[in-house]
Amino acid sequence: MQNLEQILIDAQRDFTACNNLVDLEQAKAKYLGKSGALTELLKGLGKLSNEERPAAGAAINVVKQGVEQALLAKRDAILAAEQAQKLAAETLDVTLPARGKSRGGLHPVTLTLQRIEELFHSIGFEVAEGPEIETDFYNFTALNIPEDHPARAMHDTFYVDDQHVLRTHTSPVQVHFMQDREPPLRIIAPGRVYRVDSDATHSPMFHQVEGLWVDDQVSFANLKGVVQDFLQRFFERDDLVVRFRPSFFPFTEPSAEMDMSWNGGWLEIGGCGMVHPNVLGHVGIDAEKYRGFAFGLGVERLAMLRYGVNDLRLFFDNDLRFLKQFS
Ligand code: 2NL
Repeated sequence: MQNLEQILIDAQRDFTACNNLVDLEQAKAKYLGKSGALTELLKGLGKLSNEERPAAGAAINVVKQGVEQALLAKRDAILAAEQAQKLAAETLDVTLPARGKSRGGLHPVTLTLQRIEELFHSIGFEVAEGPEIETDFYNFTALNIPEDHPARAMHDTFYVDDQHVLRTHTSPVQVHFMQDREPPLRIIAPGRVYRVDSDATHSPMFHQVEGLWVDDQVSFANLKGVVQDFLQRFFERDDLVVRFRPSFFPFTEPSAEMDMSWNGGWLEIGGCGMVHPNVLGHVGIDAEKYRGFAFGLGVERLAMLRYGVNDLRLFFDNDLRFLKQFS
């Protein structure tokens, strides 16, 4: 009996000293293997008398169970420790940024629109926006474009249905604004516009920015000052000047094309004029009391000149080799 208790104590101590399954198997063999201490004792039972054998066998089995229990407990502990170690080694921080991801950037037309908005905002213009699908009234009638005007013909305008068009300019935004608010009004209306036109220098969708100032004393001289100041700041050229050539738009009278000085010559940059009294009438502004000037500029044109882009279509191809140069 003395011997049995010592075997259990030795086994527990040996198992405790193990810290991997290989060592544990070796320690197990010492007690439960073919010639292990307990196996030898069980073999020896045959030499005992019939009277002694049951008690001795029972005592050995109790210790054997104790050894097996200690073995299992240690095996579980080793497996749990190995699992914990494996999990710790495989820890993954899912909040880390992915490798090889480059930063995106804004489209050059967006950058140009932001710059335009910033510059006009700095001289007191609000930025107005509106829907890209408009009724015939807002896109044409309110702007003094008669029923039979060529601008209404199918070859210029995308028709959604009898009553609705894709806006061909951002003027309808300004029509809404004049209906909704009282003068003095000072706004720009930047955004997408659509025309049935597609070649090297025309895209069926492009961007325009229109400006409008309605007040009781506003003049063509103010128009020239606003546009020239804007272009000087946009292109960072203090010596840039604007000239006007007489022209015609149904919604302005008088009307003019605007050119700006560029590399010793002139470049056409947009159109403008004093808001036609019929337009003011359509939106309920008293044309005897108020007047206004308006102008329209092409955003892609401004972007091409500012960034030295020589082909309009580059803005719409979405070729990353082009776009990455702006990020
Ligand atoms: C161009 C010409 C222009 C306007 C746009 C306008 C708007 C209202 C009333 C009167 Cl609500 N006029 N806009 C006026 C003259 C010219 O644009 O060449 N754009 C790129």
